[in-house]
Amino acid sequence: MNAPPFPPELILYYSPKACSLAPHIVLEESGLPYAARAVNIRAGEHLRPEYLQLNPSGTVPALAIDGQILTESQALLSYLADLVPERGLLPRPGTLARARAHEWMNFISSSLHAAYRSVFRPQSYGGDRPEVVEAVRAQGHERLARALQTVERRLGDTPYALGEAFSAVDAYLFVFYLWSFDERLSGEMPPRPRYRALAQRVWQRGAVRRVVARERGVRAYELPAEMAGADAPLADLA
Ligand SMILES: N[C@@H](CCC(=O)N[C@@H](CS)C(=O)NCC(=O)O)C(=O)O
Repeated sequence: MNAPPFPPELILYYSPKACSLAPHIVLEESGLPYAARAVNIRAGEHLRPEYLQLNPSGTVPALAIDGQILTESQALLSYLADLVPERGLLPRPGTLARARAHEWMNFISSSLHAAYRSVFRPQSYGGDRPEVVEAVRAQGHERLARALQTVERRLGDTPYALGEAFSAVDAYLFVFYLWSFDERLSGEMPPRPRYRALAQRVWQRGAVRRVVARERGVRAYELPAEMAGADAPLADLA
């Protein structure tokens, strides 16, 4: 049997500042050729028939791999990292270190991201009844505060989530650090100095700057003031 051609044709469907920013960063870090197509969810583009035909769940990210669609951030991050093992974007499959990476990514997807969703889009859990929606939102704030505390505790004293080196987990965490500045979050969020330091390290990477600049070219989202140089021209950031 012939091996499939390498690299596969890769097309990422993303929305600016959505969770798709994580695989977007990892694609850029991979050094592989890829296309990035914006599906702006704020403009409702994820509900257009042509996108639903491609990805019936109507969510981002979605990655077309030689024409086959893969969804779920964790699956994309894992797949992309394994395409370029020499880049060390995740530990080798079958190791405890790899299981730790999945422990992180699953927590991010099912606890951290889900808590944000309860606050930003409580209707997705609470339906149409205003009192239920409000209760979901209030509880979402509490869940989010707890999830951010858990991130802070788990980060420990190493520079990156998995230890000494940058990984796809850090790209994934970076997205939800940006979200922690969203104006829709009422009240104080817990202090997060380790999370902040990690985000600052991630922000020093050329691949991250290039991707954020591309996404902000589609929708000019704000970045935390602490991320100085956010508006530097792309050419200076290669
Ligand atoms: N579990 C999925 C969640 C994907 C998801 O909810 N994506 C959001 C953007 S962050 C989205 O597409 N929302 C549009 C919608 O649900 O209508 C993943 O981790 O990839």
